[in-house]
This record gives sequence, C-alpha cells and structure tokens, in this order.
Amino acid sequence: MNMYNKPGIIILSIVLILGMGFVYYESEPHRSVQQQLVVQPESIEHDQLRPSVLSAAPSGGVSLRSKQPSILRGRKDVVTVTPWLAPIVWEDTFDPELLDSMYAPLNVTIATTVFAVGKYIRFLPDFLSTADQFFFVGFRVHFYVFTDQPDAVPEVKMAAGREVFVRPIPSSRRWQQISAHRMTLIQTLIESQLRNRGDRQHAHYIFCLDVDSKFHARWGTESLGSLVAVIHPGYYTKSRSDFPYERRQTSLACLSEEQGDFYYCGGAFGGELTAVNHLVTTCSTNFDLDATTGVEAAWQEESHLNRYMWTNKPSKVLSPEYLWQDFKGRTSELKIVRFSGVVKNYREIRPNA
Ligand code: UD2
Repeated sequence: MNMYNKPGIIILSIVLILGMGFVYYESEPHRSVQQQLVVQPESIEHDQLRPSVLSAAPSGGVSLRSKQPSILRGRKDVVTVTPWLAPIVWEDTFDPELLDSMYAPLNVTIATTVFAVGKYIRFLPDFLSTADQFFFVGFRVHFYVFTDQPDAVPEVKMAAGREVFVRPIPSSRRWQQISAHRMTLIQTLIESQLRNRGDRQHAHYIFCLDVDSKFHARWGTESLGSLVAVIHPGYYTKSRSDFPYERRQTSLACLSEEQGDFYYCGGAFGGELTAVNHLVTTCSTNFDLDATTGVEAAWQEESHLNRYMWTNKPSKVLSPEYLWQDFKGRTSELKIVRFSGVVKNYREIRPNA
C-alpha cells in the first residue's frame, strides 16, 4: 500500500472497529439484566405481522366496509391512550369485525399458557370451555396446559383450529413458587417449541393467563400487539404510591414511589414471541437473582413484571375489562367484562395458605 491510501485505511479501520463493537453488543451474554432500562418501541417483528386492509380486500378495498371513524366522537369517560401513545383498549374504542378481517389473512396462531397445579386443576374445565366460546374465536389457538395431573385434564370439545397440549410439571408445596416459576417454563416453551425452527413457526403471539378465571365476552384481535399488559382491576383509581409494587431496594423488582405507570396484572400478559420471551427471561432471571440474596418480591413475578413494564413500555394496554374479579362490583366505565377471576377460598385451595 502506498501513501495515497492512508485516508482509506483510516476510514476502513473506523468502520471495522464500529462493526466489531456492534457485533459484540448484539451478541450480548454480557448485557446485564439491569440493562432493560431502554424503553422499547414496537419491535421489527411486529411490522411483519401488521395487519393490512389491502390483504383483507384483494379487490382494492371495494368490498371492505366499516363504520366511519371520528376523531371527535368516542369514549369520553376513560383514557384510551397512554402518555407513550400506546392504545388502551376499552369497549367501543375498536371495530371487532374490521380488526378480525384485517388479521384473518395473516393466518396467525396464538399460543396460550395456563397453569393448573394441585387443586387449581378444578378451574380448568371452565377456563377451557369459556375460552373456546370467547377467546380469539375463528382464529387458531393452541392452549398449553402445565399441570402436575395430566390425567385430570378434561377433554373439552373445541372448535376447529383450537387444540390443547398438556405439559407435565412437578407439584410444589409453595403457591408462590408455582406462580413465579411460570415465567421460566414459558421461556422454555417459547425457546424450545414455539419459535421459528427451520421453516416452521409454531405460534406468532402468546398470552399467559391465570387458570382461576373465566371468559364472559369477546377477547380477540384487538388485544394483539408486540408487548401487551393488562391493567389490574384493583388499583386503577389509586395513586402509584399506593400500588403494591415491590419497594425494597434489595429487590430487582423495586420501584420507588415516583416510579411506575399503572399496576399491571400478573394473571394476563402477552404479545409477540420475541417480546414476551424477553419479558419472561428478564423476570425469571431477576426473580432467581433475588432468591440468591434471600429476597422474594412482594407479589412474586407480578412485581417483576411491573418493574419490567416500567422500563419496557407495553405497546398495547388492555383495560380491566380483560381481567376483572368476580367479587368486585361493576363500575360505570366498565361496559363489558371479558375475562374475570372467580371467587376462591385461598386457604382451602393453596398448598400453603
Ligand atoms: C395474583 C395474580 C397472579 C400472580 C399472583 C402473585 C392476577 C389476577 N393474579 O393472583 O397472576 O401474579 O398474584 O404471585 O393478576 N397456581 C396453581 N396452583 C397453585 C397456585 C397457583 O396452578 O397452587 C397457578 C394458577 O394458574 C393461578 C396462578 O398460578 O391462576 C396464580 O396464582 P393465584 O391465582 O393463587 O394468585 P393470586 O390470586 O394471588
């Protein structure tokens, strides 16, 4: 090389150094769990799943019909968008038929996890049969039932495209452990089974739901998004300093009184596989790291989920219609209950009260 190539060599070296830095950063076993501090917008993967009216109406939109939307008329009694511009889904904020027709051509599969360990197996028949009636009706749904009693899983007749897969897991003597360990098992399910392997993707979206609940009305495509959280019915009128977040600084789930957006449910969350995998991996890693110092967050994985959602804002937020509680009276803003926790006797049903 002669003198004249000097600037070229310098530019080439800079490009190489930047490139190596980028590869190192992306390959990242070195990235610590605390580095989830970046607020994540919609993932790229979501773009590939974005529903399109063009695909819904091959004739160029002529056959597509829907009510004229308005930016002046609509719900005024509730907030329908977060400060980071994610929709908050309430009844009468979306057109179910339009959304279904937009998602139908994408041929999506929705994986759904539910855990039924010990006496919680009794909730499974109602959960599954009501899910068949109301949960993503007309779409392919694969239910993954994790249980210590595979033989007790009921045979629920389901519509075409809807299947139940049983995953045997050990029982536990601590309900906290059952509840919290779900994140690790969901991570394994996504990584070993659901993700793209070769030419086959076993699911596009995943929802993770509590079993002691029933569906009462539509829960459908309006809930799809990259990272989806559900607002807990018990705290949406309260100030964040009163949320039952983990407050001890010794826990990786800690949120101070000035932090947190909403109080989200541990009993329902979901989204695209990649985003949910990042969530469950982070939460289970942080839960295990806490355990090494003898700390268990106030509400186990729900506390970690809330900490996660503070720094990784959900791209879609579902209103408490999507997880109500049967013992709670209806409030005026609640026009519909889609999914609700049944009344249960904790002392009788849990392995440890
Ligand atoms: C809340 C959350 C729950 C979880 C928990 C804190 C809601 C509606 N529920 O509910 O998701 O975050 O706080 O840990 O947000 N399970 C069994 N067998 C058991 C115990 C639990 O299968 O013996 C499973 C089952 O799927 C159940 C889930 O774990 O639905 C959560 O347990 P829970 O319903 O007892 O928790 P709970 O009511 O405190």
